[in-house]
Amino acid sequence: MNTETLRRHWSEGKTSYNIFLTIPSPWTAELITHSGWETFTIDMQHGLMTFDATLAMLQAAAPTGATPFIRLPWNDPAITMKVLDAGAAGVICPMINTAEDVERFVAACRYPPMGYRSYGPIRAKHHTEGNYFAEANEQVLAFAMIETADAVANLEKIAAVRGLDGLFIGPFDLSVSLGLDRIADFSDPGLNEVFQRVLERCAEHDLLSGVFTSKVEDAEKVAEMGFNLVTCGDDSSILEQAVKGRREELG
Ligand code: 3PY
Ligand code: MG
Repeated sequence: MNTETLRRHWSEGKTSYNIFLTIPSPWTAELITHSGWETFTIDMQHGLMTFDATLAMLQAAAPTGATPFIRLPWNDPAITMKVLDAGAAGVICPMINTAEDVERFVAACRYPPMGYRSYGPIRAKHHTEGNYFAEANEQVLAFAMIETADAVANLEKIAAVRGLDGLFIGPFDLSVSLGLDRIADFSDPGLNEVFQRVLERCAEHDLLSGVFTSKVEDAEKVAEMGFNLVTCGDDSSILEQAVKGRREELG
């Protein structure tokens, strides 16, 4: 669960690439984390995960040392605490709209007095070098997703909540919510304005910055802009493209 290496990497101004896992399979988790991805995110929101699949995937990926993030299905303290107990090093919470949403999310990630996380790190304590309880409040990475017009309007207050580690942009929902002509078009000025505003708030409040992308060129663009955690696609889409391409090659 140790996120120190990752934090050191980011403090040196480097980007960490990430991939979303949507297929509920320990084998794909094992295969992907053996393929050089230093961080991965099990997607419990749009991915096809049950909690059982999530646990098995964390177990399958553990020997590689890749840092496990989980995208929560919703801002629900029960599942937030459960995935942290299961060994998630970081959690990404979708559809954060207000500072109150962030407070609810962050407090579920932190033990008292910082928050109200319940004690019981059943698996997590076996996956940390030191004392899990003593280190968890510092180590667990809590990212709030910025993916609605409301979140953009409330960005200042959202970024100012104590205990939050980072902001993570969801360009698909954001494009829908802002009513942009094209979805997740990284050349859209409206989207780029949000990217800049998020980077500015992150610099101001000492927060980490992240973005979901689905294309290599978009991932490279946001890495160049200075985002810390850059997701580049998910296993289902990559598999789909590869198998379609292979079939087409055969004519
Ligand atoms: C979005 O872009 O809306 C996302 O949630 C990425 O997974
Ligand atoms: Mg989204």
